[in-house]
Amino acid sequence: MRRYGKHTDEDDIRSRPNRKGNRPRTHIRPKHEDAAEGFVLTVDRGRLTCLVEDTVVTAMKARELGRKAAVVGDRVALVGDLSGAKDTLARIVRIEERASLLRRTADDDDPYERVVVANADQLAIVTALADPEPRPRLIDRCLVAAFDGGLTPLLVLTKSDLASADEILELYGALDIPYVVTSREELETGQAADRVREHLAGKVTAFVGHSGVGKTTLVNALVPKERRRITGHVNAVTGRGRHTTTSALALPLEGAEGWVVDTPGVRSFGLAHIDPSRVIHAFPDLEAGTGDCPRACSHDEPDCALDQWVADGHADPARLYSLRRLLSTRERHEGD
Ligand SMILES: Nc1nc2c(ncn2[C@@H]2O[C@H](COP(=O)(O)OP(=O)(O)OP(=O)(O)O)[C@@H](O)[C@H]2O)c(=O)[nH]1
Ligand SMILES: [Mg+2]
Ligand SMILES: [Zn+2]
Repeated sequence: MRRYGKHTDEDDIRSRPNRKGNRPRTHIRPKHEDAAEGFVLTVDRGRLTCLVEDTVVTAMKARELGRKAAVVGDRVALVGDLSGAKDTLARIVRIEERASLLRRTADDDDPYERVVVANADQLAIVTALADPEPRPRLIDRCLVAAFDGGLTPLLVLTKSDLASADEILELYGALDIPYVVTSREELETGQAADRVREHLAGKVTAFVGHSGVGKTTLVNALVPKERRRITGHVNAVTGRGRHTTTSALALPLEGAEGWVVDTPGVRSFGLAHIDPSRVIHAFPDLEAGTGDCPRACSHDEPDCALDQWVADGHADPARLYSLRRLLSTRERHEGD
């Protein structure tokens, strides 16, 4: 039912580095010509749960993939037992070329990149208005990651029953980023899911944010049937006391093309892998004011035109403060 575009031989050659001479290693191809296409729903210690047509299949990576790892959101080719029956195991023989790869580091000085999800085209940045308190720094960092990774951001502000959205909307309302505000009551009436769903059709949306902001609650409200069907096959989706999510889980939208990906809560969203000169793109309200900046302005120096831009009322001073704080934490780690 769900098809992900045919792979081509060209893709295959490009994605497989060829170390042993000049001949592309296409000899593997004919063996797997009849491989089925699947979508990686979740990964748990080497076991990958994939959706193949409409069947939930457990798979392992085939030896020939070497060190290449499939991640949630990957489109893969599978062979072997695709029945989805208990205790069967299929093999993933190919990972299709990725349209995007959302990554983060634990901290800005952490060289180790964690992949959040492959092929996402939208980043839903989920922030609770209270419990836990909203953290604009984390929002800004997620925005930088989204812009840098070519994902469209969507701001989801939850728990408006506990606190007002006014302050956050004042900061981010001018950004032209689509946003949705939800409350406990709207979750119960289904309005919350409806409002978020308007932004999801045809897209792969990754939900990210601090632990406890309500990502899983929302994803479950969005795709209740698929959630039950698929997690019936997946052990250990949640665990560790509270219902905190421990691994990413992709679920197909019901009644529309598209996927939602629930991810574990993050404490920080490290940007060590992102060039500081690209950070400004995540601040379009400020980027518009950089025309008079000196060449190669760091935007954190005395001649930067942004002070005047803010003084003239074109952007909120809190946003400039936020940009500079982000740039300076990035810088501090550069020499490390
Ligand atoms: N008052 C209120 N509580 C909410 C709302 N949305 C979610 N919650 C509660 O917030 C708590 C945390 O929700 P989760 O959905 O588990 O949060 P999460 O973002 O998935 O957390 P992690 O998996 O740890 O990252 C739960 O007790 C929810 O019932 C809301 O709109 N209002
Ligand atoms: Mg969760
Ligand atoms: Zn500047």
